[in-house]
Amino acid sequence: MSDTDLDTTARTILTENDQGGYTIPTKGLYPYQWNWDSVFVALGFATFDQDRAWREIEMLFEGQWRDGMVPHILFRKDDPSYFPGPSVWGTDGGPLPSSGHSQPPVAASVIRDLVDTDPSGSALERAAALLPGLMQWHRWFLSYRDPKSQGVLAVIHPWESGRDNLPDWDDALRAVEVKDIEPYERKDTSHVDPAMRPHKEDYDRYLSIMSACRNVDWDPAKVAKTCPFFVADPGITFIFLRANRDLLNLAERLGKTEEVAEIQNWIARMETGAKTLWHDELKAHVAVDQRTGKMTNGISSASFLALYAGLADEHTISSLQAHFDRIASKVRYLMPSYDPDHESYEPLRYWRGPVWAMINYMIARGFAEAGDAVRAEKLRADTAALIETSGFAEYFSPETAEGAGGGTFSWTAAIWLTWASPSHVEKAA
Ligand code: 9WN
Repeated sequence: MSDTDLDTTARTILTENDQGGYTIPTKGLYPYQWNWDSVFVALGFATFDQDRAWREIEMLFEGQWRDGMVPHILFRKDDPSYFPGPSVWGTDGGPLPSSGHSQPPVAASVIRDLVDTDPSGSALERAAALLPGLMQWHRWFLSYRDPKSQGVLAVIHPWESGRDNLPDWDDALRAVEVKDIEPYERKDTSHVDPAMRPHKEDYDRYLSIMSACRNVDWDPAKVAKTCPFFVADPGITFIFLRANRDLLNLAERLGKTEEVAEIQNWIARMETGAKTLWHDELKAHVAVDQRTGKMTNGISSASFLALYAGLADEHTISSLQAHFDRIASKVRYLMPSYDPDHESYEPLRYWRGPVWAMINYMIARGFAEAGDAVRAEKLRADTAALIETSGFAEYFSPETAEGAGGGTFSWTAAIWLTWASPSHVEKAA
């Protein structure tokens, strides 16, 4: 298929996964609105329909909880093809049935991009309407995912990280006692090869964490205190730090003086805290189990997001460049979700090795902004090659380009349109 045909296919995927203002990640496997999927999808829509791009994010915020949280899944209609559905989550925090935790807050960054690229000027008005919701959501993260004001965000469930099956969660997940779970039937393994999905022992614990949170009625303060899983995540921490910088820009443009001062404090807190995730021997940022204080021992694709977060001092840049080159000499396509030199690396099991297009996009922005256009372009070219070889898969093998997980995937299509496609590069030139 030519690149122009791929552009057309990408637009078709977005419109066919559109449920009337919000987009599902893919049919069958993920039949609901997912938080960060939708936000990346907005970037794809923005390449051909700005209004539709805004609608995607506005509909996501329709599910915002009273306490400020924007959930990771909105169950706008019941669909038996996905497990666990709304009755298993048992939440009551917002206007729509939803899951009980959040996902990486990329929204402020994408909203800033939409404002920067919208020639009509009405974009700033739509951003202004979303600003209070964004402020509340960011406050929620600081209160309940950084309750000791350490400047790092923890996740209370592997699913909250968006990088669900990462080896970084293994030890903390093993420590979760399996209890209070009903017999259940997974649906993911009926859509996708089980060899590419998490194991049953993982699912037992995913559900046990949900039970523990249900037992405290998803009260965020109690969850922060008692949840059996509470791990500081460099991915969500860096994305949040970046999102705060973009939120600051929006608040400044909108003349919101009080918000500007508040966000500046958040940025200072996160800049100091994020550095504590630095692993001296590995020379990269890693996760830390906040219940035990133990650091993980592997480099993940999120380690490279330090530059996207603006932590671009000379030492961090040169360490990440060295890791980048080492990993590039091991695998054909960057950036594997986990270090191929680590014993837990698996090229096709999700989040233990495969490549995700939207992570590449964020890493590349970080490198470009740090002045490294060459590595940024390598990431774009690899992402384009993966899609040209295997289509719009959920994720790809870094070794063979094999596409895996779900097919006709919305965020892969969106990232193609907004960044990876050669036609986009021509337009930008
Ligand atoms: C659980 C939808 C989501 C992504 C996540 C990805 C995967 C879900 C699952 O799919 O997670 O949230 O059931 O495996 O890991 O990042 O948002 O695409």
